[in-house]
Amino acid sequence: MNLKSPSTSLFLLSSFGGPSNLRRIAAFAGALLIASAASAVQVAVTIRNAAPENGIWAVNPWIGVHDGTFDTFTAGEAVNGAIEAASEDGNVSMLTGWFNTSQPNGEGAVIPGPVGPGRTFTQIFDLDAANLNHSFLSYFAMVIPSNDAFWANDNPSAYPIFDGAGTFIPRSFKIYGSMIWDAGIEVNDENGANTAFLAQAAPNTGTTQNGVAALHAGFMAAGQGGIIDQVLTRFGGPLSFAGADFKQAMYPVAEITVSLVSNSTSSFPPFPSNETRAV
Ligand SMILES: [Ca+2]
Ligand SMILES: [Ca+2]
Repeated sequence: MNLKSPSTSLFLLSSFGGPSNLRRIAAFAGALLIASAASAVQVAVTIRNAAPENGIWAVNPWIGVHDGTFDTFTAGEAVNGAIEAASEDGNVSMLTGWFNTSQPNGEGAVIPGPVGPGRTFTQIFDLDAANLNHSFLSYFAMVIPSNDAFWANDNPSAYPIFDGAGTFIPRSFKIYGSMIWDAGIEVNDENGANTAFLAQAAPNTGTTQNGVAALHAGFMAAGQGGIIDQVLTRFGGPLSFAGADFKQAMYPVAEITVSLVSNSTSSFPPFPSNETRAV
């Protein structure tokens, strides 16, 4: 039964009969309200850049809560224009627009800006277990610096938010460097002029790859003039990426924690760069 449907509620109320049953109607309406309130929860999604010092950054991480059908990309297939912009330039405006169109009753959020190693951000969502549009969590973030690397879930139904009984499922999981994807849209030349976050002067700059989404082969080794050798002098630098070799075994990239707000707010120590936002 969809408790949020006014037509369903009206039908049930009218089935109780005339004015003599007003007390029963009131009691039933109260029960409906309690049921609705019981299924609503505030959920905190925390993203921590778990990379080591001088490691990889993320930019504009996107989080979406949806009905299980919003599939950002699929390994072995070409990405769409929204994922091209998001993975090549960290531009998530098309991704956000796509999500809003296909999941009008879902919830989406972007943590704006570059997220450096060690930084943590929390996004608060008001969700309802009775709302099928609040069933699954997805995430997407471009790796910077890179040509078109990102981390995201290929399977849109990999992270259910509630179990079959409507009970919230707390979870915390790590993303490792072995799980970073190459969008297949731009050759990984690691040339600063083609690489977002380095010297790339304009979006959509680089050599077209015409490939498909696939696990990333990793950055050029140190000493080959690639990203690991670069030092960024902008954005309050110098910033080194000497620790950006994410193909090292168990290289930590990010940790995503999904928790009830009442259980989470006190578990994250205050930190000047932390941000908590609400949808
Ligand atoms: Ca997919
Ligand atoms: Ca590429």
